[in-house]
Amino acid sequence: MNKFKVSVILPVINETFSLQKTVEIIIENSKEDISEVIIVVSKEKTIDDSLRLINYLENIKYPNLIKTHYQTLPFIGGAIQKGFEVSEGTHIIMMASDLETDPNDVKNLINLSKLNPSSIITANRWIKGGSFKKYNIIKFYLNFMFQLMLRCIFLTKLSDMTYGFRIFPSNLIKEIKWQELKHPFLLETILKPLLMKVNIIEIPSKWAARLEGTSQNSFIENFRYIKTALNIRLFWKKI
Ligand SMILES: Nc1nc2c(ncn2[C@@H]2O[C@H](COP(=O)(O)OP(=O)(O)OP(=O)(O)O)[C@@H](O)[C@H]2O)c(=O)[nH]1
Ligand SMILES: [Mg+2]
Repeated sequence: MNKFKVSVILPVINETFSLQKTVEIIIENSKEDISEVIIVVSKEKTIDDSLRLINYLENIKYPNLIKTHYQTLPFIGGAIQKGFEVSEGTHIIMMASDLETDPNDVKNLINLSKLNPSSIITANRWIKGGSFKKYNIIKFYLNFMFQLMLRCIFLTKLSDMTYGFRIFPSNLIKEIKWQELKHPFLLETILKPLLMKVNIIEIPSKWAARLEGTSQNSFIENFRYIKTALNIRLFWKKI
């Protein structure tokens, strides 16, 4: 069997200290398991301060561990799909660089994945031990209702399908044709494996609003998630 090696994908637009803290914590806690940290940036949108920090991390602080790529498709889905394409590990972690995905949880994701290598381990803000800090109150209730709706449509007990913080076996990622480019991509990455009957394990995670930069997701865009869910449920077939 291949040795367990993790590729972590970090999309970056306007993060500086949040990105640095994310990288430092995940490497400090899991250096023996992480073989590469793939930072994906946008030619048009990633800010100079982030690019300067990435250059320092890649060339001075962690040579050989950080790999930077420019996305070829737009938006967050395009960025993560680039990460999927270039990753070389046996397992892939998808997360953010704005500290809204707690880097301290990466160790738990990895440890559970080692015990369950063909499962997806996914972070969940709604189960016991998880929480939201400074989440928009309207989004909070909408998110709760949307999770309920998804549970009915997909006949699942999962309860945080929109949180893009998970570890996957790489062969599963490379086998699926990904379609979404915007934020609903985060949902696509759980719904397609769910329909393929991949085992999915949840761990609690505490979400806290970013302290720098701004989200790339507009409020109205949240409603696109419904279309994505229905499209996948009604029309998607793995070929
Ligand atoms: N390279 C790249 N990174 C992106 C893009 N869009 C978002 N990101 C990064 O992906 C991470 C998550 O994106 P956010 O825009 O904060 O979205 P979110 O937190 O998942 O969603 P909200 O809670 O709705 O704001 C952040 O670290 C962003 O910098 C993109 O188009 N390209
Ligand atoms: Mg965010």
